[in-house]
Amino acid sequence: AAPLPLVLNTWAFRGAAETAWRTLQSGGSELDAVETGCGQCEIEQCDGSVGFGGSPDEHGETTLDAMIMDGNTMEVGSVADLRHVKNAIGVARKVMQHTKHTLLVGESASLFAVSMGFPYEDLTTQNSLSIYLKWLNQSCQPNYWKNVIPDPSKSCGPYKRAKELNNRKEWSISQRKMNIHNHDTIGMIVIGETGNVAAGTSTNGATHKIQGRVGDSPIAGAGAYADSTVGGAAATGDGDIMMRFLPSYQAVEYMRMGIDPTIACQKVISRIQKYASEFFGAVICANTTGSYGAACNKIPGFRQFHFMVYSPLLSQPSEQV
Ligand code: SD4
Repeated sequence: AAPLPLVLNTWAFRGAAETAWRTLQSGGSELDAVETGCGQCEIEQCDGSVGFGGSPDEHGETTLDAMIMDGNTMEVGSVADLRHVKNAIGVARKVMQHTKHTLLVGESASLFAVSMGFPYEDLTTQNSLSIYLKWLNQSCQPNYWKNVIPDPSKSCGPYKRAKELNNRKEWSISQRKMNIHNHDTIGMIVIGETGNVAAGTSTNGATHKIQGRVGDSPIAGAGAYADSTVGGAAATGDGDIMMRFLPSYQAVEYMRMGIDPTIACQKVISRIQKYASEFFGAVICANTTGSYGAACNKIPGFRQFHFMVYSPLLSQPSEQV
């Protein structure tokens, strides 16, 4: 257990933890801390998988998913498939504050963002362009299709690859390639001194995803969850699988039953394992007494999961495995 306040976030995203902590220290709310903390990762383009310029989809475009949740009111704001706007968690916060909706998507979410004063800009960078061109020119490996009837008139993308695989009579297994290298999300839980809980996420999703794909991160209970009567949780990993299990909601519900945070995370992971033994993913959670924990699915190539903790006992964010 750690004395409050507590900042917990996925991966070794130090700048995010520091920013959230500074926000609390300067009198900001738990929601402010989540917004600025995750927002810092959007600015730093943490690991290329948060913010602009990363994870281009099959058409080369970077799109963003983010959410924020207030554990006092159980209000949520989120955006999915957000285009041309960099500060996804900022827009999510505006959805929560200025609308009666929970989730806005796609170009319509971008128009909402513009109406709230966010700049409309290109999210493509030299980096995302080169990831996209390399994929287009060299492999066109369809990461996220399965059982597709190949269309010979299409010369690239899933169709070309499906045709090749069909010729080899191997085309029934989805060619998923989600792994630790192309796939990190910031998920953050902030518990204030008086036990107010806020949580949020921000990501650019899965690389070479099919256009329109939305992952777990902007879905309440999947990407993150907060309830000030219990605690908060956040998830990272293969959102296509994880969102089917509402892992963050489940972790909070386990904690509500009095289960220790580490065990709560382990139970969440093992439930998913029963159906998808090879899935890539991790969950963090914390309760309002300041106890926290994490668990990941130990698959080859991904045995350690790093997360950041910042609490009054620490002079700087501490990276834990
Ligand atoms: C997604 N869950 O879009 C996100 C990505 C992620 O570690 O968390 N990667 O599926």
